[in-house]
Amino acid sequence: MQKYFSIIVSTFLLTFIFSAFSWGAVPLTALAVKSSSTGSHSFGPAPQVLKEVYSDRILWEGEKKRITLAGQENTSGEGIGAPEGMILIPAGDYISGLDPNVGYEECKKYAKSCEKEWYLHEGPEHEVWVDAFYMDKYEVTQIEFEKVIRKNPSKHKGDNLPVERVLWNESQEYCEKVGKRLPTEAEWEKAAKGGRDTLYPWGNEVVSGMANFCDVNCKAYFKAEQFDDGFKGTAPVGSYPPNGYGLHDMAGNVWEWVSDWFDKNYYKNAPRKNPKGPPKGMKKGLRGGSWGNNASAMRSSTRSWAHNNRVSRRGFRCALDAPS
Ligand SMILES: [Ca+2]
Ligand SMILES: [Ca+2]
Repeated sequence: MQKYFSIIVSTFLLTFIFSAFSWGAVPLTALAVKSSSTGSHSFGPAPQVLKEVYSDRILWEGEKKRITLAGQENTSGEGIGAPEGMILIPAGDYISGLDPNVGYEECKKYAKSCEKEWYLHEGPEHEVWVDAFYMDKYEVTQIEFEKVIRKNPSKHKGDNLPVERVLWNESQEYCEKVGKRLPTEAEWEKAAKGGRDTLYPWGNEVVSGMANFCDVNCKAYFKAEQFDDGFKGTAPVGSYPPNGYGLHDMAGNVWEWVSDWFDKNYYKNAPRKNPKGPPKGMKKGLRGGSWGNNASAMRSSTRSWAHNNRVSRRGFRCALDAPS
């Protein structure tokens, strides 16, 4: 009797062990299939494998975010050796500038009074080569600026709002102190275009929710009432979708100082390779438009300039040479 009892117990134990092993093996196989097809991760067992698959999926989703709105693949190298908070802008040609007639017509779409003269310095369109460089993903914020320069000149206060009312030389000082530099005007424009050749970083028409400009919330007489971007003044950096390179707020929020002196005729004779602006001048370049500008100023080719003084529409971001 005892013998029969031992056989029954042993058989039961063997069946149990075999069943447990099989049950454990199935989800591992299923995980492999699932992770390569749908990315589903609704499995109970094998927590270590599940964690790896899950984190791979998160990374993959992060990569997908750097696909442009038009479905073009972003070729920038965020996370591939780029310093934290910066994105690698690949070397290559782009079309700089814009036919002034196009800028003038765009202005008339969104504002009541426009003059063609305002756009003459954007022409002619010309091909420019820019070596690879890194660009800050966001405009420099007030908390970042204050930590380095020990003051906050901004009118609209908030840690994650872009620093504004910042002087050109303060911008340069900040970038140097964090081991970077201001971008050239050509680097800035290439970065703003995000690998595309559209009027605005996201396409050829202004739409709500892509940039912070003088919309229905704005006080100015030239506000574009048909759009609502959610902000009267500045917006926290990164409030809008990134462009094709993964950069935020290249259009709008605050104008961004560039390293070049401004020359309205510069594009007529600019060097084709890595232009750095004229050797001297009276005013520095500003790019991208701001919360206080008309919708058509969000175009990537929009140029502006100013003396070294404080205005609440002006901020900046930094760039950095990439290893050649
Ligand atoms: Ca706005
Ligand atoms: Ca900006």
